[in-house]
Amino acid sequence: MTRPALGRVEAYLDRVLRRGPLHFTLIDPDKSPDEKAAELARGAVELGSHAILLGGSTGINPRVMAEALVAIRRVVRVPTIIFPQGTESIAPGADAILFMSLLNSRNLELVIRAHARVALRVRQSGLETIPMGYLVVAPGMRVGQVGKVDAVPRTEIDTAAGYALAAELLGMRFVYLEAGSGAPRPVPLAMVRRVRRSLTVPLIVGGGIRSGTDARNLLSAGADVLVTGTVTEEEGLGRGFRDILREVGRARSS
Ligand code: 1GP
Repeated sequence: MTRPALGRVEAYLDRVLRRGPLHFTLIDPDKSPDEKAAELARGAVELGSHAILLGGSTGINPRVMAEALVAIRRVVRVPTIIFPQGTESIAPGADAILFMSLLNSRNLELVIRAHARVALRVRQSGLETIPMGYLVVAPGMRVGQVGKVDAVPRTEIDTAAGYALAAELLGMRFVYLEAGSGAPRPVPLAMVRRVRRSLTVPLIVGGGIRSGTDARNLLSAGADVLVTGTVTEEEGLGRGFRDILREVGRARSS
Protein backbone atom coordinates (compact mmCIF):
# COMPACT_ATOMS: atom_id res chain seq x y z
CA MET A 1 0.00 0.00 0.00
CA THR A 2 1.28 3.47 -0.83
CA ARG A 3 -0.20 6.46 0.88
CA PRO A 4 -0.25 9.27 -1.67
CA ALA A 5 1.92 12.26 -0.74
CA LEU A 6 0.19 15.62 -0.26
CA GLY A 7 -0.56 17.04 -3.72
CA ARG A 8 1.09 20.18 -5.00
CA VAL A 9 -1.90 22.45 -4.37
CA GLU A 10 -2.46 21.22 -0.86
CA ALA A 11 1.24 21.53 -0.09
CA TYR A 12 1.10 25.13 -1.36
CA LEU A 13 -1.99 25.88 0.78
CA ASP A 14 -0.31 24.31 3.79
CA ARG A 15 2.72 26.51 3.27
CA VAL A 16 0.90 29.80 2.73
CA LEU A 17 -1.56 29.13 5.57
CA ARG A 18 1.36 28.98 8.00
CA ARG A 19 1.84 32.70 7.41
CA GLY A 20 -1.80 33.67 7.94
CA PRO A 21 -5.27 33.52 6.42
CA LEU A 22 -6.01 33.29 2.71
CA HIS A 23 -8.52 34.51 0.18
CA PHE A 24 -9.99 32.50 -2.69
CA THR A 25 -11.82 34.13 -5.58
CA LEU A 26 -14.80 32.16 -6.84
CA ILE A 27 -15.55 32.56 -10.53
CA ASP A 28 -18.64 31.12 -12.18
CA PRO A 29 -17.66 30.42 -15.81
CA ASP A 30 -21.35 30.48 -16.81
CA LYS A 31 -21.60 34.11 -15.68
CA SER A 32 -18.04 35.05 -16.59
CA PRO A 33 -16.91 33.08 -19.63
CA ASP A 34 -13.26 32.62 -20.60
CA GLU A 35 -11.87 36.12 -21.29
CA LYS A 36 -13.92 37.77 -18.55
CA ALA A 37 -12.97 34.98 -16.15
CA ALA A 38 -9.31 35.51 -17.03
CA GLU A 39 -9.56 39.25 -16.49
CA LEU A 40 -11.20 38.81 -13.07
CA ALA A 41 -8.67 36.17 -12.06
CA ARG A 42 -5.72 38.31 -13.08
CA GLY A 43 -7.02 41.34 -11.18
CA ALA A 44 -7.89 39.27 -8.11
CA VAL A 45 -4.44 37.73 -7.93
CA GLU A 46 -2.77 41.12 -8.40
CA LEU A 47 -4.76 42.29 -5.38
CA GLY A 48 -3.53 39.33 -3.34
CA SER A 49 -6.02 36.46 -3.79
CA HIS A 50 -4.34 33.08 -3.22
CA ALA A 51 -6.34 30.73 -5.48
CA ILE A 52 -9.11 30.74 -8.06
CA LEU A 53 -12.11 28.52 -7.44
CA LEU A 54 -14.26 27.65 -10.43
CA GLY A 55 -17.87 26.76 -9.81
CA GLY A 56 -21.47 27.89 -9.69
CA SER A 57 -24.72 26.90 -8.04
CA THR A 58 -25.87 24.93 -11.04
CA GLY A 59 -24.00 22.30 -12.99
CA ILE A 60 -21.45 23.77 -15.35
CA ASN A 61 -20.92 22.29 -18.74
CA PRO A 62 -17.42 20.69 -18.84
CA ARG A 63 -16.59 22.53 -22.08
CA VAL A 64 -17.34 25.94 -20.54
CA MET A 65 -15.31 24.94 -17.48
CA ALA A 66 -12.38 23.71 -19.60
CA GLU A 67 -12.31 26.93 -21.67
CA ALA A 68 -12.36 29.10 -18.56
CA LEU A 69 -9.52 27.04 -17.09
CA VAL A 70 -7.35 27.49 -20.18
CA ALA A 71 -7.97 31.25 -20.21
CA ILE A 72 -7.30 31.67 -16.48
CA ARG A 73 -4.19 29.51 -16.39
CA ARG A 74 -2.71 31.62 -19.15
CA VAL A 75 -2.74 34.68 -16.91
CA VAL A 76 -2.27 33.55 -13.29
CA ARG A 77 0.15 31.33 -11.43
CA VAL A 78 -1.92 30.62 -8.32
CA PRO A 79 -3.78 27.28 -8.27
CA THR A 80 -7.06 26.87 -10.14
CA ILE A 81 -9.36 24.63 -8.14
CA ILE A 82 -12.70 23.17 -9.25
CA PHE A 83 -15.48 23.74 -6.72
CA PRO A 84 -17.88 21.17 -8.16
CA GLN A 85 -21.64 21.41 -8.19
CA GLY A 86 -21.98 17.92 -9.58
CA THR A 87 -20.01 15.35 -11.51
CA GLU A 88 -20.42 17.34 -14.72
CA SER A 89 -18.15 20.07 -13.29
CA ILE A 90 -15.15 17.76 -13.50
CA ALA A 91 -13.06 19.09 -16.34
CA PRO A 92 -9.45 18.52 -17.33
CA GLY A 93 -6.96 21.33 -16.93
CA ALA A 94 -7.45 22.38 -13.30
CA ASP A 95 -4.73 22.09 -10.68
CA ALA A 96 -7.06 20.40 -8.20
CA ILE A 97 -10.66 19.67 -7.30
CA LEU A 98 -12.37 20.06 -3.94
CA PHE A 99 -13.45 16.47 -3.40
CA MET A 100 -16.21 17.42 -1.07
CA SER A 101 -19.15 15.90 0.71
CA LEU A 102 -22.22 18.08 1.28
CA LEU A 103 -22.46 17.00 4.89
CA ASN A 104 -25.99 18.13 5.69
CA SER A 105 -27.72 17.20 2.44
CA ARG A 106 -30.71 14.86 2.51
CA ASN A 107 -29.60 13.70 -0.94
CA LEU A 108 -27.10 10.86 -0.55
CA GLU A 109 -25.96 11.56 -4.08
CA LEU A 110 -24.24 14.72 -2.81
CA VAL A 111 -22.96 13.12 0.37
CA ILE A 112 -21.18 10.13 -1.17
CA ARG A 113 -22.90 8.42 -4.13
CA ALA A 114 -21.75 10.73 -6.94
CA HIS A 115 -18.25 10.53 -5.48
CA ALA A 116 -18.32 6.75 -5.69
CA ARG A 117 -19.28 6.93 -9.36
CA VAL A 118 -16.46 9.26 -10.36
CA ALA A 119 -13.69 8.23 -7.94
CA LEU A 120 -11.92 5.79 -10.26
CA ARG A 121 -12.05 8.21 -13.18
CA VAL A 122 -10.76 11.09 -11.07
CA ARG A 123 -7.87 9.02 -9.70
CA GLN A 124 -6.94 7.88 -13.20
CA SER A 125 -7.02 11.42 -14.53
CA GLY A 126 -4.30 12.46 -12.08
CA LEU A 127 -6.31 15.50 -10.94
CA GLU A 128 -5.35 16.40 -7.38
CA THR A 129 -8.21 15.88 -4.92
CA ILE A 130 -8.60 17.95 -1.77
CA PRO A 131 -10.90 16.21 0.72
CA MET A 132 -13.35 18.68 2.22
CA GLY A 133 -16.46 18.69 4.37
CA TYR A 134 -18.98 21.25 3.08
CA LEU A 135 -21.59 22.46 5.55
CA VAL A 136 -24.44 24.77 4.59
CA VAL A 137 -25.67 27.22 7.20
CA ALA A 138 -28.95 29.15 6.91
CA PRO A 139 -30.09 30.80 4.75
CA GLY A 140 -28.14 28.54 2.35
CA MET A 141 -29.53 30.32 -0.72
CA ARG A 142 -29.51 28.36 -3.97
CA VAL A 143 -27.04 25.69 -2.91
CA GLY A 144 -29.29 25.01 0.08
CA GLN A 145 -32.22 24.38 -2.28
CA VAL A 146 -30.53 22.44 -5.04
CA GLY A 147 -28.47 20.55 -2.50
CA LYS A 148 -31.60 19.48 -0.57
CA VAL A 149 -29.90 20.66 2.56
CA ASP A 150 -31.13 20.73 6.15
CA ALA A 151 -29.33 24.05 6.64
CA VAL A 152 -27.81 24.47 10.09
CA PRO A 153 -29.86 27.17 11.86
CA ARG A 154 -27.76 30.24 12.61
CA THR A 155 -28.16 29.79 16.36
CA GLU A 156 -27.23 26.09 16.39
CA ILE A 157 -23.55 26.58 16.95
CA ASP A 158 -22.91 23.19 18.51
CA THR A 159 -24.60 21.45 15.59
CA ALA A 160 -22.18 23.17 13.21
CA ALA A 161 -19.22 22.28 15.44
CA GLY A 162 -20.38 18.65 15.56
CA TYR A 163 -20.61 18.34 11.77
CA ALA A 164 -17.29 20.08 11.30
CA LEU A 165 -15.47 17.89 13.79
CA ALA A 166 -17.09 14.74 12.38
CA ALA A 167 -15.71 15.75 8.97
CA GLU A 168 -12.23 16.15 10.43
CA LEU A 169 -12.46 12.83 12.25
CA LEU A 170 -13.49 11.18 8.98
CA GLY A 171 -10.22 12.43 7.48
CA MET A 172 -11.35 15.50 5.55
CA ARG A 173 -8.53 18.02 5.47
CA PHE A 174 -10.61 21.19 5.08
CA VAL A 175 -14.04 22.23 6.37
CA TYR A 176 -16.11 24.86 4.53
CA LEU A 177 -18.88 26.79 6.29
CA GLU A 178 -21.20 28.15 3.60
CA ALA A 179 -24.00 30.68 4.11
CA GLY A 180 -24.85 30.44 0.40
CA SER A 181 -23.77 32.57 -2.51
CA GLY A 182 -25.37 36.00 -2.29
CA ALA A 183 -26.50 35.47 1.33
CA PRO A 184 -27.59 38.72 2.98
CA ARG A 185 -25.18 38.05 5.87
CA PRO A 186 -22.14 35.79 6.23
CA VAL A 187 -21.99 32.81 8.61
CA PRO A 188 -22.48 34.07 12.21
CA LEU A 189 -19.25 35.01 13.96
CA ALA A 190 -20.04 32.98 17.08
CA MET A 191 -20.40 29.90 14.86
CA VAL A 192 -17.08 30.56 13.11
CA ARG A 193 -15.40 31.00 16.50
CA ARG A 194 -16.83 27.78 17.92
CA VAL A 195 -16.10 25.71 14.82
CA ARG A 196 -12.55 27.06 14.63
CA ARG A 197 -11.95 26.06 18.25
CA SER A 198 -13.25 22.55 17.60
CA LEU A 199 -11.02 21.83 14.59
CA THR A 200 -7.36 21.38 13.83
CA VAL A 201 -7.84 21.50 10.02
CA PRO A 202 -8.23 24.82 8.14
CA LEU A 203 -11.66 26.42 8.16
CA ILE A 204 -12.97 27.98 4.94
CA VAL A 205 -15.84 30.46 5.21
CA GLY A 206 -17.95 31.81 2.36
CA GLY A 207 -21.28 33.26 1.37
CA GLY A 208 -22.37 36.87 1.79
CA ILE A 209 -18.93 38.43 2.35
CA ARG A 210 -19.26 41.86 0.74
CA SER A 211 -17.07 44.31 2.65
CA GLY A 212 -13.83 44.84 4.50
CA THR A 213 -15.78 44.80 7.77
CA ASP A 214 -17.27 41.37 7.01
CA ALA A 215 -13.78 40.09 6.22
CA ARG A 216 -12.17 41.61 9.31
CA ASN A 217 -14.85 40.17 11.61
CA LEU A 218 -14.64 36.69 10.13
CA LEU A 219 -10.85 36.70 10.26
CA SER A 220 -10.90 37.75 13.92
CA ALA A 221 -13.40 34.97 14.60
CA GLY A 222 -10.84 32.52 13.20
CA ALA A 223 -11.65 31.88 9.54
CA ASP A 224 -8.54 30.56 7.77
CA VAL A 225 -9.77 31.10 4.22
CA LEU A 226 -12.38 33.55 2.95
CA VAL A 227 -14.18 32.83 -0.31
CA THR A 228 -15.97 35.55 -2.25
CA GLY A 229 -17.82 35.34 -5.53
CA THR A 230 -20.78 37.71 -5.80
CA VAL A 231 -18.83 40.82 -4.88
CA THR A 232 -16.66 40.49 -7.98
CA GLU A 233 -19.47 39.19 -10.22
CA GLU A 234 -21.50 42.28 -9.37
CA GLU A 235 -18.97 45.02 -8.73
CA GLY A 236 -15.85 43.76 -10.47
CA LEU A 237 -12.59 44.51 -8.70
CA GLY A 238 -14.07 47.53 -6.96
CA ARG A 239 -14.01 48.86 -3.45
CA GLY A 240 -15.72 45.93 -1.66
CA PHE A 241 -13.31 43.40 -3.13
CA ARG A 242 -10.25 45.57 -2.52
CA ASP A 243 -11.25 46.16 1.10
CA ILE A 244 -11.68 42.41 1.66
CA LEU A 245 -8.23 41.72 0.21
CA ARG A 246 -6.74 44.51 2.27
CA GLU A 247 -8.06 42.91 5.47
CA VAL A 248 -6.63 39.52 4.50
CA GLY A 249 -3.29 41.20 3.74
CA ARG A 250 -3.35 42.94 7.12
CA ALA A 251 -4.12 39.75 8.96
CA ARG A 252 -1.19 38.06 7.18
CA SER A 253 1.26 40.77 8.09
CA SER A 254 0.19 41.13 11.74
C1 1GP B 1 -20.40 30.53 -2.61
O1 1GP B 1 -19.29 30.94 -0.60
C2 1GP B 1 -19.28 31.23 -1.93
O2 1GP B 1 -20.19 29.18 -2.60
C3 1GP B 1 -19.26 32.67 -2.26
O3 1GP B 1 -20.41 33.37 -1.84
O4 1GP B 1 -21.09 34.66 -3.83
O5 1GP B 1 -21.86 35.36 -1.55
O6 1GP B 1 -19.47 35.65 -2.24
P1 1GP B 1 -20.71 34.85 -2.40
